[in-house]
Amino acid sequence: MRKENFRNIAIIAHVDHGKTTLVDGILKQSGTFHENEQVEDRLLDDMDQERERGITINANNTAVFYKNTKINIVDTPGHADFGGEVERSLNMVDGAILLVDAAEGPLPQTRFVVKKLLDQDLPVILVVNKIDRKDARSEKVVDEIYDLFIDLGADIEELEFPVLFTQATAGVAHQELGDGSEDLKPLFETILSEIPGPKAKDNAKTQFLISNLDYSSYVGQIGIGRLKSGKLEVNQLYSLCKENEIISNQKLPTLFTFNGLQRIQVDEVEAGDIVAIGGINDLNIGDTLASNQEPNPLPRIEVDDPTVSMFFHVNSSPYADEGEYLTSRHLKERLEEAVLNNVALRMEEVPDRTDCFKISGRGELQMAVLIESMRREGYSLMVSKPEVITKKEAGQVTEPYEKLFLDVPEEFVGDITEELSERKGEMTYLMNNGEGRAELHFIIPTRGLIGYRNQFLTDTKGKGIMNTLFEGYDEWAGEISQRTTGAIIADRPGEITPYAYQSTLARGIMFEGPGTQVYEGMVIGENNRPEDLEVNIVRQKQLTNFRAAAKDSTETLEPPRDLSLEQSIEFIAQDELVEVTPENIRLRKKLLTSRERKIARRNNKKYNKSY
Ligand SMILES: Nc1nc2c(ncn2[C@@H]2O[C@H](COP(=O)(O)OP(=O)(O)OP(=O)(O)O)[C@@H](O)[C@H]2O)c(=O)[nH]1
Ligand SMILES: [Mg+2]
Repeated sequence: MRKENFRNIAIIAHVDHGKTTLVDGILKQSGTFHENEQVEDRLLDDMDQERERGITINANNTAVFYKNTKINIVDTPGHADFGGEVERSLNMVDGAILLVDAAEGPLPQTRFVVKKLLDQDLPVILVVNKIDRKDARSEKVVDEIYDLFIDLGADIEELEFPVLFTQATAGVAHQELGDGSEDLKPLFETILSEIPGPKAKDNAKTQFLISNLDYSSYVGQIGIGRLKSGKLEVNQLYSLCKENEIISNQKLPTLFTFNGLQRIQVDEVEAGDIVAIGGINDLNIGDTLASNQEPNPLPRIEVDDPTVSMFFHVNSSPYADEGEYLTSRHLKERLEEAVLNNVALRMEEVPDRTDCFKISGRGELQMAVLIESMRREGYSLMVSKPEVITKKEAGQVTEPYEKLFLDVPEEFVGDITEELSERKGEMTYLMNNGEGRAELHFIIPTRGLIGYRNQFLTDTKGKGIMNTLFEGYDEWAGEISQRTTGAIIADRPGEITPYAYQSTLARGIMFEGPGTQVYEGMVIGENNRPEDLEVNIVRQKQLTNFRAAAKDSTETLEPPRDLSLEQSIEFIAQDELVEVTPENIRLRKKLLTSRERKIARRNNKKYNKSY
């Protein structure tokens, strides 16, 4: 039976196509705010890092009422690294809004989300957004979406989706371009008429699949999902069906439904609604909260496997205590929590080591967001260079490959092609659009892309656009040369002097400037040459005469290049680490003393280990 009083939909798209902005419009036009209430843009992006980076990181639930129907909406992130959020969000909905930028058209992540949509057999509404853009080409984009569906094996019926045209920033949706509509009513109406209500049985035994997790300091861990059948009531007993066991007699202390931006506490919820439960411990995504008498779990959620891993270490650097949480136990507990909250992340212990853990995920940005969150929470830690996860298939080592989509000014095509072929990329498409830009596609080992994003921005002077899509596992591509430059390393502790700084500038690019406290083994710059360079960066000028000393003014010196966390992660070599504390991001050698490094080089042991 379909429950007509509910609609559950997810909004999916490539990054930045306007999902969260559309949700702003939906909230504003459904009476969520008082008249004249000042509200911010992209309301659901409420995490610090979401606002700073301008992207959605976590899927978010919200709900509005339209004509006595409750519409639950899940806003999902569009960045490829957070694809796991899309996969699990689609588990709690009965349809989706597929958003596409009217000028950019379908991009790699559009392909990813359409594939997931077709896998789940969900009905869809196509929304062509940003029709106000000067370079909008809305009708053509609709055709491109049909092509994409056909390319992904959609049958004729699956192509019969409704199409709307929107300007999310103005809260307007048109059925036909330029039909004079001034609000989002056409969207609300289309949701009611085209997306079916949830299939849910009120009188059956309770089954609630946990599709997402959240945390509140007030109730603790919160599990979010769609109530598939039966009822949930506070203070009643349920069974928690985990992967390998069923824990009965779990009392449910707190229950919420969504309304606008709020989670509202209720005593009871009916099947079909998207709800949140609180106060039951050790929830995992994929667990089912089921009837206590007849616990019957729903199929667990499956998401794509991780492709990249990094080692997270206890910070053993001299300034580790800049953080509040330093120990192996702190690190382990925090990483366990991260993995619990995100099915796309995995954690493994390292044999015989208690001071480092292996974390696997979808990409460098996903890792960087986790590290940055930890840093802000007061953790002090170190991370290693990201590595791809290889597999063994029929005795053959395979590694992950990505499809790489580039849009660059044509004068850079030569350099880019050369760089990518060194990274074992194979060009599959090249099209000059006649307006000075070229579109290029490559198939490339994920390994070849590690550290490439920065290089690409430099190579294209910031004018290139780069997107990637996971392609699958294939044969190991052979050796890919890593960073071709060495590091400039401090050979003793102390404070960088202007004099030593200035005389080292000619040797490469400095990352740390005068006045910075360094330790032995700290990486303070990039050498122009392939080998590492150890320098005494704390030396003072011999004061032979006063006039020369007076000229040592810091102000006239070229400033160091400040590396962001992502840039640092991309930069380091296998024998280096990024040290992250709430106050600083530093680079260092794994082995801090020159002597240790020499011995390791000689034995070629440990030096080349991943951790
Ligand atoms: N011109 C124009 N800009 C829009 C429109 N809708 C959204 N934008 C802008 O597009 C940018 C991205 O919008 P978001 O809503 O954050 O996009 P998103 O799809 O949620 O992005 P992710 O969650 O990171 O994938 C913002 O700068 C918006 O102001 C529109 O209709 N017209
Ligand atoms: Mg968003």
